[in-house]
Amino acid sequence: MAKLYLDSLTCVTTEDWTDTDEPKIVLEGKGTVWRGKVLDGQTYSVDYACSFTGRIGVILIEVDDPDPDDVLGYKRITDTPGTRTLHFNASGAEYVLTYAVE
Ligand SMILES: [Ca+2]
Ligand SMILES: [Ca+2]
Repeated sequence: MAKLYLDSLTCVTTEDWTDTDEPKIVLEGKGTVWRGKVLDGQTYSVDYACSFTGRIGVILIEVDDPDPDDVLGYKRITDTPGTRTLHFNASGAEYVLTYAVE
């Protein structure tokens, strides 16, 4: 059993043209674990911890209403210990998720 800690989400470039993005982080088997309103160049504390076995999928979604949400990427985190980053690039948006596995 490994422990996952999602530390922070940096929005390098928003997906929406106007003002803020509304990203949410979905973990496979856990559902939505974080959501926020973010601006270009800002870093936001996520501060979420859970246990997992083997690997766990992470999906970053940019919520649009009433339009369909934008899926910015699906990544897998393995149980190899360490502090790392995941880069999400899609639809002109760029996000960096910092996490630790122990
Ligand atoms: Ca959008
Ligand atoms: Ca949006």
